[in-house]
Parts: sequence; C-alpha cells; structure tokens
Amino acid sequence: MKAQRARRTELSAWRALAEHASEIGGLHLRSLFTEDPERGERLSLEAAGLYLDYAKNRITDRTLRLLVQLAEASDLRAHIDAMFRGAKINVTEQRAVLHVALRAPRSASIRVDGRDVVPGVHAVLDRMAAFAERVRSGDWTGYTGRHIRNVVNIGIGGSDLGPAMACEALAHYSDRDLAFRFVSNVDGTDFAEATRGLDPAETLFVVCSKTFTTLETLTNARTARTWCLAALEDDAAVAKHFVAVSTNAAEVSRFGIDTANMFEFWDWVGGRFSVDSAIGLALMIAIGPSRFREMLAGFYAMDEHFRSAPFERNMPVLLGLLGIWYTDFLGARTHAVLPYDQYLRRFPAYLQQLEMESNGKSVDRAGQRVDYATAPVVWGQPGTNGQHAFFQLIHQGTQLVPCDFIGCCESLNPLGPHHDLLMANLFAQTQALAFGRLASELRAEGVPDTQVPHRTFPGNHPSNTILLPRLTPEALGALVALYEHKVFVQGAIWNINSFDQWGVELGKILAQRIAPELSSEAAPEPPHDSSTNALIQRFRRHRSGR
Ligand code: G6Q
Repeated sequence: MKAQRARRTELSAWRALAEHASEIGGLHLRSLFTEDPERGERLSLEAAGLYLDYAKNRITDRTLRLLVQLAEASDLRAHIDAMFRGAKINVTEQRAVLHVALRAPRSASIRVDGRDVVPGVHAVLDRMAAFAERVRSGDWTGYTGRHIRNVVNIGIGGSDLGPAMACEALAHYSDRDLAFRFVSNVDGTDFAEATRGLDPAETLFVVCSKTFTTLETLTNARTARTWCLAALEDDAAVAKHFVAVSTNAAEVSRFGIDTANMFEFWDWVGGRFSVDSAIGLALMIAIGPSRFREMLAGFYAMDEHFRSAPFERNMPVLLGLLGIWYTDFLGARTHAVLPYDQYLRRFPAYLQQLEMESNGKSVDRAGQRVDYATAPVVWGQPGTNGQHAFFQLIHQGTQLVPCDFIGCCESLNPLGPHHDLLMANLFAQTQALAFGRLASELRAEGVPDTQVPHRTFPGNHPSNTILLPRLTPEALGALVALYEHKVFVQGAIWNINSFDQWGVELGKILAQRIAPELSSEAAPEPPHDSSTNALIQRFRRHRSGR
C-alpha cells in the first residue's frame, strides 16, 4: 500500500465530487427516473444471493464514475488486498484484521507473522461443533445430571451484540427446547431478569470476553457463579455450567473456568467483527453446527465477491460509496437501517456498533485531524412499526436521511396476508420517499389550499433496498459481511483506522476511579468538577438515607 497521499479533500476526485454535488444537488429522483425508464433494472446488482436496488439514490452515472475514481484514488484495492493477506492494517494496535479468515475454507491459507491461521480457525470450529452437539443432544449435562435447557450468554459490546442479533435473526432454525438469554449490562437488572425463572441445574453460562478483563462481563460472570453455586453448593459445578470464549487463557483460568472448557479466538478478530468466531458459540448451540457452517458459507460468498468484483459492480463498495456521497457531499448526518423482518429486529443495534465504533473517528491513520465528515449516526427499527413513529421526519422533516430497507421475498411464518402487506409497505415507503406527492396532485384531488403545504411530500429522499430470497443462515452471513465490508470501504476512503476504539477507554478508566468514591468510607469531598461531585454526593446521601 502506498504511503499516505494528499489529504482526501485535495484529491481531484474529491474536488470533482464536491463540484458535481453543487451541480446536481437539486436534481429530483422523479426526473432521473423519467429520463431513464430502465434505471430500476440498470442500477441493481446481485451478489452472494442478495439483491441490491440502488436506483432510488440521488446519483447519475457521472456520480458513480466519480465515486469509483475516489475509491481508486484512495487505494481501496490495495487496502482490500492488505486485509485479505493479513497485513497489520490496525495501525494503532499493530494487529492484522482478519475476520475474513474466520470463514475461509479449510483449504485456504492466510498468514499472520508467517503462520497460517486457517487450521486454527477450523480446529476451534470443530471443537465448538462437538460441544454444541453434546449440549443439543443432552450428552452434556449439568452438575446434577440434568439436561441443559437454558443457555445464558454473558458478554458486552462485540461479545454480545453479534450473537444476540444472530440468535434472534435465526430463531426459526433454533432448537426450541433450549432457551437463549443474553446478559450484557452491569445493571444488575439485566442479570436478574435474564435468569428469572431459570433453574441453575439446567443452565449453562457462556462467558464471552476477548480480553476477559471487561468490568461488566466479569461482574456478571461472578454474579452468575454465585447464583449457580447458591443452588448447587459445590465449586465443582462450575466446570459443568460455565464455558468461556476468549483470547486470554490465563484470565479464564484465574476466574475458575477450566481452560478445557474455553474456546479460543485471536487478537486479529475485532470484537464487533467476531460473531462468526467462537463468540458465536451460543448461536451454534441454538442452530446446530451445520447451519452455523451455512452461515459461514454466506459470509465467504460475500467476501469473495468483495475481493474480486470490479468496484462499479461490487455491492459493499457501492454501499460504502453511496454513504460517502450523502455524508460528505450532500450533508447527511444520519443513516437509517430499516429491516422489514421481525427476526432482524436487532440488526440496527448491531450495525450501530459496527459502523459507529469502527468509523466514528476524527483523526486519520497518521493522526491528523480530518477536514471532512466520517461515520453518520446509524439508527433504525423494524418496519412497519417505524412507519407509525419516526418516518414522519424522514418524509417531511428538514433533514436528509438516507435509508437502507431490508426485506425477504419469502416469509418464514407465512400467515394469511401478512407477508404481502409487509412487503407492500416496504416497496411503498421507498416509492413515497423517492417520488413524494406534489402540491399540484393534491390540488387536483380537491385538497383545500390551506392543507396543501402540510400534505405535500417533497420526495427525493434516497434509499437502497436489499432483498433476501428468505432469511436463511447463509443469507444472514452474506448480509453481515456486506455491512462489514461497507464499513471497511468507508474507513479506507476516509483514511481512518476502522479497527481500534480508543473512544470507549476514557469512560472505563473514570468509572473505575469513581466506583470506590460512592462508598460512605470514601473521602467526604470527591476530587472532581463541581457537577460530578454534586452528583456523587447526592447519590451517597440517598444511599445512606435508605
Ligand atoms: C468491539 C469492541 C468492544 C468489545 C467489548 C467487550 O469491537 O472492542 O465492543 O467487544 O468492550 O470486550 P471483551 O470481549 O474484551 O470483553
């Protein structure tokens, strides 16, 4: 990869895009579609079983050409090659970024520091599969010999959002004799509610932590151990009711979990990119090893597409470039993700971390402050619910909110008219957003003049639509990989390190400092600013007055 070049805003493609944006800024999707009746088919693409319609974007062919030029001028191809060959592209932590190795076939070879990592990936997958089968078949029992009926995943951030999202997304394929719960928050309510009604003798905890030092996860894991041992009354029970997923064997055994019950992953897997590593153990127990492998095949199919397709026919590249177009050239500050599938309910929350933790950065790889916008705020809720809540703002508010609509052609729960109505709503929303409703149309329908401005829809609101044939493990894998690579593309073009997260560190350090100050034995006057001191004092007073 070439050394840092000119700052992004000095690239001729960047300048040309800025000029182009002012030229076509007012161009309406109505005219783009009128001028090109084939636009709907032309601006669409299929990859790894997913269909992307990107016709309802405020772009012309020239916009796309310039965006592709920007990708080329940003050395995107070299960045992609560097990731796939295991180069240490996480520059602030000097680590390779190799989530793609997690789904590479057994025959592949990917080297980090001269060592092929693929055999290790498959060895862990095989151990996970053997364990998952034992739990599913009842061969792995609890301490008292009872079958495991509940699996509780303890983890936070990347060690929670991925498995929680995927377990819900693939619930249709899940063993319904097993219940899956997720505990992430250090708020004791999370643990209390997740374990309410569960029998410790039938409960398996999967403690997921890359570092095994995370305060929330270790606090919850200790509480889980106490909860378990209060009922089972023998330390030996821990071995039957706790397994760990981590890179840190020393801390796992210090906690008291036998490392024979630990599933490994590696420092070249970022937390938010780890759902297809051993962090997905709860998911594998839920859906079984062969369906988990189908999911990996979906990831791999999208990886291969990303690695080999030309940029103008490359789905993650196009999604990344379109996002950059809106964020950096048309002033969008947020991006909505709207799954029209109840099983994908947690997908927006998952993407929030993937996109915002990866690309919510304001210095470039060399540590220089950037002079352009990076990641937008990602948000969303499933359709159709959002239509009856926040869609008003997208249709008639003052902000530009590009949207990704995600839907499935076939329902996993075909009930009467439900699926057709769901999908009709998805299609209708993208249509209403793009084309709006003109004042002249309203007047022609006899709407009184005073109401016309209120009932006019300006349109020209852009959206992508991603269609899955059916929500299968394979399709979910392809969908997650699509967004992983979109994030990668944007990070490369913004010239930022998408793979560190220093922004979460400061709060952790301050919380560790404040925790002992909340006790009544602490020094009477806490040593902080007046606001923080007053909050701590008020909390202490309330606590001592109880
Ligand atoms: C993800 C982040 C972060 C991480 C959590 C949990 O990319 O690094 O969300 O996953 O802080 O960390 P541990 O897995 O180390 O407990």
